[in-house]
Amino acid sequence: MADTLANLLSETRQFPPPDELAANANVKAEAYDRATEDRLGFWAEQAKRLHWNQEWSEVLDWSNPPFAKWFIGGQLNVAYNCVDRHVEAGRGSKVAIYWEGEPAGDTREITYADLQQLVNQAANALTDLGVSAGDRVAIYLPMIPEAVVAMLACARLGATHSVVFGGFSVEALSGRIDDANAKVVITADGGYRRGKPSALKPTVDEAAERCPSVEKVLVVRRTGEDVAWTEGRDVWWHETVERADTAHTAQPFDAENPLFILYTSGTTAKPKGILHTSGGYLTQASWTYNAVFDLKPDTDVYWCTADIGWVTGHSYIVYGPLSNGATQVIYEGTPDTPHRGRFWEIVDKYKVTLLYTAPTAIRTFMKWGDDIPAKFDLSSLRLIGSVGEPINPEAWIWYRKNIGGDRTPVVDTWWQTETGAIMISPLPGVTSAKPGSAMTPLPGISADVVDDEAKSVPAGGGGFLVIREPWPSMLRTIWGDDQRFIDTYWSRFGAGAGNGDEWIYFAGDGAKRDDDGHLWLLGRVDDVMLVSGHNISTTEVESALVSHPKVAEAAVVGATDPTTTQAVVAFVILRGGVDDGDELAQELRNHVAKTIGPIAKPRQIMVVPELPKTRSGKIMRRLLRDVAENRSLGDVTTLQDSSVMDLISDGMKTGK
Ligand code: 6R9
Repeated sequence: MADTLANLLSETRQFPPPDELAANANVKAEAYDRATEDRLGFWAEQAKRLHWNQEWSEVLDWSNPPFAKWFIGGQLNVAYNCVDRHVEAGRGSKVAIYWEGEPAGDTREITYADLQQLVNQAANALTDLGVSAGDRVAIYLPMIPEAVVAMLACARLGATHSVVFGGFSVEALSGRIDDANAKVVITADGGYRRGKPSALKPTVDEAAERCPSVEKVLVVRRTGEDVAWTEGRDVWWHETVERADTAHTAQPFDAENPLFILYTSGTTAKPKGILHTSGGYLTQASWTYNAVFDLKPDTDVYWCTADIGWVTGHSYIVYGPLSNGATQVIYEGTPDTPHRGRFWEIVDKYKVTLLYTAPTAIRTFMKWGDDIPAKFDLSSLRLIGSVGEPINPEAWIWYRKNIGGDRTPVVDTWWQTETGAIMISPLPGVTSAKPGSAMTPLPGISADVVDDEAKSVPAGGGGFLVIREPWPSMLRTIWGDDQRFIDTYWSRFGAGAGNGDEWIYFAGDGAKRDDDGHLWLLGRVDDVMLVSGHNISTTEVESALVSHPKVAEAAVVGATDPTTTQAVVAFVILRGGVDDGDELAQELRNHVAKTIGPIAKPRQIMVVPELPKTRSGKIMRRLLRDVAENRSLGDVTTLQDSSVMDLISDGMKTGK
């Protein structure tokens, strides 16, 4: 990584904040200085945004690195902070959730007072089912309000939730239930996917058979389809939660009480149960939400399109927005049901002001064509965000122009399940953003780009993204496996690698620092290509391809090559309406050579209808490498749609 190409993509466009937003921004430039002067003091100030039953005596205990403790001795109730606090402050009638079901017309409006009742009832019902502080509860639900209620009810009781994405298989679900020894599973008969009911309960039934820890299964009736029933184990939500007492007194818990476990899908190995705790996590989720989305609780309507099964759903649907008293939209379905304008129809209907989505979605919208969002009134939007993958500069520009009306700031937010909350991002009222760059670490975050020896690379250099100081919402460990926690994140650099006494967190991503000191994320270091002695980032070649007007999306891999070690092989999806002519491949190869340099020119370009993606929308380059090297495919269980690989492999065989 250290010798990343010198003539990398150069992006010079820059977009300053709109004047009015800058003048009224929640967080101003001084925050950076304040945090640099006194990082722990800065975080203590942010923690005071929450309600604590007992104040902490020490901000950070880092005496046993890499195991951090934040806000030692502090006590709080996370659910109280997300719900009751707002009701007690007289904001009970404010809408917390505008829920939009997948079937058109299926909607619910839930105020903070409603949410308080629902969470209290669920907490009472869970108590009756035997759940108490310290227990683990698995949640396997579609995107319905009960998912939020279930998470908050666990938090209220000091129990630890483990949300498993509703699209996961029996294997994935049972592995996660088993690893956490979950006592109760909360699920539904099913959910809706692309207009049809899709069952969930059979998967839970099979998983529960394999998991002796499961005592009770709490089932929400969503689709009304028939379900198998295990007497004594299964209980209906509407017969328990909805009949439970609406009063419940929240107990305070220790700042380090485990709040949730969320599994990251390792590519081959056993998934890692990332553990987050209460006080530090909520502090950073809450503050970053206020800072990066510049929430004005009285006027904003926020919408994050992620699923609650991913960390983005945890931090920026549940804990960040609700702890700030936001009003938000939650949508159950997919962007193309019943038509490709559904997202824009929702923005228009609820007059959404703040939108948070992923590059994979943005590139899909580019592929579908500009005319679709153009049919809707998107003028309510005042800020739009991106998360999940590097956003290619052209996708950023497309997003700002076609969705943000060429007015709104775009916040490209870098973070991970492990970091718990946003780490690198523009501040919308301060930063002049560059398309494709996540810009700078947020105040209080010491992200750096380093070489093999953990030395900061100078402006213009590339290397590994690391974090040098602990942060409040950092993962505390991998559930049940402290050694793996150390090995995975702390043994590449610094003290954990036997060098010096500084503990350095290795994020696994490559990054570069441009001449102005701004950060560009280059994807996972495992994906970096080595071509004729040069490290080339897949992200940069992909961005070069996407900057061609005919390309909507691209995935690039390094395939073994006898002369150059690896050769660049590109898979591209064309924009709506573009004909795939024979000259196109040559045109694109030349375009990459011109934009980056001849060394990055793809050996081969394949036009494909789709790309293999994980269920959270990240491109799985590993599988494309298998195709490019004519190998049989590795593990495809985390693929969103496994038929995609047949389409791609067939295209490859015919040499298209
Ligand atoms: C929040 C989330 C984490 C990985 C991370 C990186 C990639 C996320 C990004 C980004 C470039 C961004 N990533 N946001 N890369 N720019 N703005 O996605 O968590 O699912 O754990 O994935 O996603 O590679 O390391 P998670």
